[in-house]
Amino acid sequence: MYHIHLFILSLSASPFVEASLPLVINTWPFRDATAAAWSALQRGASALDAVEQGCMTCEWEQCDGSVGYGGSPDENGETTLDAMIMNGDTMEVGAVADLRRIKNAISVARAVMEHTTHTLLAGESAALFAQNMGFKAEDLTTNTSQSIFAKWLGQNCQPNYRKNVSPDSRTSCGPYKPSPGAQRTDQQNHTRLDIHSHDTIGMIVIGRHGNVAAGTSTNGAKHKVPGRVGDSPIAGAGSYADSTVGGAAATGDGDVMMRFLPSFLAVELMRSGMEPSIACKTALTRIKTHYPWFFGALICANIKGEYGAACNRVAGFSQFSYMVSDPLTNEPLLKKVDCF
Ligand code: SD4
Repeated sequence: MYHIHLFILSLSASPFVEASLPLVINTWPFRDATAAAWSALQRGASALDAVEQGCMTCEWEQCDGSVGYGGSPDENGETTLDAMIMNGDTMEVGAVADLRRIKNAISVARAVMEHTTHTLLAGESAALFAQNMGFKAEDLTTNTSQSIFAKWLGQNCQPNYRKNVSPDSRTSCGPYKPSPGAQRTDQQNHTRLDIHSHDTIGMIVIGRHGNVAAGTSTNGAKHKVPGRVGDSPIAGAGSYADSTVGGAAATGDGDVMMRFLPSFLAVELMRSGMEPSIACKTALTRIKTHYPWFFGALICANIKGEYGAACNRVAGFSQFSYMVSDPLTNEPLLKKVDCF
């Protein structure tokens, strides 16, 4: 009895997760995305294909309104997309940023990887590239994005990402000019942000033989300044994959998080032997030191199939949900981690 008790205790106290491959792990409770990636693996698809299938599912379903078309209108009311995909076998990356008029951003990112020797294409030219590659150009605006935009205009363009401008962005819409007098910091700017204005699918897939792929797809931040690109399409920020170690993917306030390359850092920490959930936490701690109030979470997985997640505790965000599928769960399983 005594021994059984000890065993249960040590299981629940251990940060280690029983490992098994293949593995699909993704940010937020985006179950259909996990299921799509998992069933792709079951059909014999590569880790890279599974990431693309998973992220694409969220793009079509407009997961949480923050992935794909019809979400997060910018200051002009337009939806633009950021996405990346990384092959941890070859260290190739394809990414698109500020992509306009094309719904399937993750597949355009894959086309950048497979049909160019570049890593990242942006803006109008990325849309043109996509069209040339056979993707359909269509309006990404929907009734929902229009009404989010109209509501924002109706509340004097609040919340607002501008600072030190005239007229004062805290009370007025633009157009804005620089205002040398007013000194407002990031901190003041971001504490007013709605944490629900962010959500990205970030996915890591570890194939049966330990091949790692990772990807992200998002429509970024609601009411962003046109041209704004977040962390999601930046290798090492939005996600990272290295088949000798594992992968990581981030979600949250990309403007802050991309300054620290948390996905790269987490993979490097795992390379040095750190367990995934501790690597996630340590990478976020680096950001927290400088921006204690930042909103963000990280998922991490290694090539043994161990995984974990971490999130920074801020008002309204004390627990982070993510999805996992592996031979032990055999179906997408919702996991939660308490923020630190
Ligand atoms: C961004 N990181 O564009 C993305 C948004 C996000 O959870 O992840 N939301 O900043």
